[in-house]
Amino acid sequence: MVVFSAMTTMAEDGSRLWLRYEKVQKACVTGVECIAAQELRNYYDGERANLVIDTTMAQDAYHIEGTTISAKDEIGLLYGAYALMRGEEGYSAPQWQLRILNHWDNLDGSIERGYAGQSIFWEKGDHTERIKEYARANASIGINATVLNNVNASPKMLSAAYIKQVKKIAAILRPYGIKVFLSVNFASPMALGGLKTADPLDAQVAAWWNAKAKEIYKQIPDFGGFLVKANSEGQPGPGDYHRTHAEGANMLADAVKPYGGIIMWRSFVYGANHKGEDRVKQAVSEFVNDDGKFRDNVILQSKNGPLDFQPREPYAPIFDNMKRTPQMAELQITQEYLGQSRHLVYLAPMWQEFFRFVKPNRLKGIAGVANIGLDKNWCGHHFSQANWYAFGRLAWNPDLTSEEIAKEWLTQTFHLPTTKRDAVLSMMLRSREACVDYMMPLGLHHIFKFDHHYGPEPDGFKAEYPIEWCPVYYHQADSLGVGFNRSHTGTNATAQYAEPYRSLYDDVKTCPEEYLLWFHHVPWTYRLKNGHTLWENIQEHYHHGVSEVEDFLRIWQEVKTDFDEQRWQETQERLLHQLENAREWQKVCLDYFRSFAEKS
Ligand code: GCV
Repeated sequence: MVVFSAMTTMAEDGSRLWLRYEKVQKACVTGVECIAAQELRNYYDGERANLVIDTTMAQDAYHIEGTTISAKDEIGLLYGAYALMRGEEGYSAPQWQLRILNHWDNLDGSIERGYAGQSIFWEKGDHTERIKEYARANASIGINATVLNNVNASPKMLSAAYIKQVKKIAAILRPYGIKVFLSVNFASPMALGGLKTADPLDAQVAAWWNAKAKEIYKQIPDFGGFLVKANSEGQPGPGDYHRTHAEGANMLADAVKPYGGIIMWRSFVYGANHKGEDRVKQAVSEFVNDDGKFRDNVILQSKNGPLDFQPREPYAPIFDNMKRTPQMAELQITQEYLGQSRHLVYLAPMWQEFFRFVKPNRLKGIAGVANIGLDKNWCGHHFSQANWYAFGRLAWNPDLTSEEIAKEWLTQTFHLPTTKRDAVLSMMLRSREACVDYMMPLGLHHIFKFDHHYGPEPDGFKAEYPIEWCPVYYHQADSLGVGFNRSHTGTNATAQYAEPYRSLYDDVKTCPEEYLLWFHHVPWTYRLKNGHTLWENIQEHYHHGVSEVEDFLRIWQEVKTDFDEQRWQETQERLLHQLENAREWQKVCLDYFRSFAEKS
C-alpha cells in the first residue's frame, strides 16, 4: 500500500492523476535496479520489496508474492510495482499484447475531438516532463503503445524533421514500455515524395514506402508501425486507384514487415461507394470481400459500434463477418458524443457492454482514442481521468468490473471515507445510463448538433451535407412512429449479425428495448414491456436522465466536506452545467418528438 498525500498539503489541481503518492522513501528495495525499483523506493510504504527477473514468465505478466515481484523483464516489474502499490497480490497477465492509445493530435498542436487543451506531443514548447508523466501514468495501468498523431494525418508527419521529433518522444516513452506508432496519410508519396501517384501497386510507390520505413526504423528500431484511415471522410486511399483495402494495407505491411512492424487498418469507411446504403451496413459491405486477403501483420481496427461512438450502439457486426482477418476494437475515451469534458460520464460500463457481445479472445488488441491534453488536470474534467484509467485497466483485464475499476480509481485519486466513496461510486456507475437517457434513449442515435456534436438537434437537416450526417435520417420520426427500420422489412442490417442476435434484433418483439429504435420504426402507441406506450416511455427516459443528474448534484453536496476545495468546486461547476445541458436535451427532444407523437 502507499501513503497518499494529505489533501491540504499540496495544490489539488488534478495534475497528479491517480498517482498521488507521497514520497515516503521508506522501503529497502533489492534485486534488479530499474524504474520499478526507483518508484518503490520513493513511494512504497512497506519496509522492503524485492525485484526478480524470471525469463520463463509471459510477456508483461507479473507475480507478487509477499513483497517480491517477479516478471520476465523490467517492464513487467514496473507493472508489478504499481500493482503492489495498489495492493494487488498473486499472478496477473494482460488479455492483449496490444494496449494502445490513439491520439487524434494534429501537428499544429490542436486535437480533433480533444477537450482538454492542446497536444502534449505537438504543441510548441518543451513538454518533456509532461510526456514522461504521461508514460508513467500509462505504465501504471499497463498501456504499452501509442499513436502520436491524428488518423486524419498530415503527410508532413513522415518528413525527416518530424521523424526526429518522434525519435525524441520514443526515447522518453521507451523506459516505460511504450511503443510508438504513427498515423499515415496514404497519399504521402505524392505530397511528400513528389510522386505522381500513390497507387499501392505502383513499384515506385512501394519503393517510397520501403525507403520511408527503413528511414524510420534506423532512428527508432522498436517503432511499432502505422495506423491508417483510408478512403474515409475525404482521406486518400487505395480506392482512389480502384485498388482494394487489402492491396493498400499489404503494400504498407510489406514495408514494415522486415522490422517487425504492424499495420492497423481502420474499417471506419462510409460514403462514396455506398450511396443510398444504410450507413451502419457499409463497413461490412466495404470489407467483406477482403477477408482473408490481408498480410499477417495487418490488423483491422473497428469502432465498437457500427456508427460512430454513440452513447449506446449495438456492437459492430464487422466483428462477426471478418472471420479470417485479425481484428482489434477501437473505443473512444474522449467523450465526443457523451458530453465531452463537460459531463461526468464514466465509460467502463459501456465498454463492458461491448465485451458481452464481442468476446475479448476474438480480438488481437484494443485501442482507445485518448482524452489527454495540456490542461492542468489532463482530461478537462477531473472524472474524465477515470475513463483513461478504466481503458488501461480493461485493456489489461476485460473481466474486471466497472465497479472494481471505479473503486480503485477513487481510492487512489481522492481520500474518502467508505460511505462517501460509495456515494460517489454510485454516481459514476449510473452516469452512462443517465447520459443515454437524457440524450438518446431506447436506441435513438446521432441526433446531435452538427459538427461539434454537443447538444441536441433532432430536426437537423442540411441539403448540402451527406444524408448520413443529418439527425432526421437517423430517427425517421413521422406521424406513425419513430426509429430506423433495419429489420428484414427495412434495410436488413440485422442480417449482418450472427445468430442469435440476428433473429433477436430483427423481431420487434424480441429486440432488447435499449436498441428498439436502432432497429425498428415503432408506432408511438406501441406498448413496451412496462405496459406504457412508446411515447410515454420516451418521456420517462428523458425525465429519468435529468433526475439522475439532479441526484448527482445532491450527492456532490453531501460529499463536499470530504473533498479538497479545488477539485470539488471545479466538478460542481461542471455538474451544474451538465444538468442545464441535460434539461436542454430533454426539452428540445421532447418538444420535437411531441410534434409527431401527439398528432398520431
Ligand atoms: C478523426 C468521427 C469524428 C471525426 C473522426 C472520425 C474518425 O466522424 O467526428 O472527428 O476523425 O470519426 O474516427 O475517423
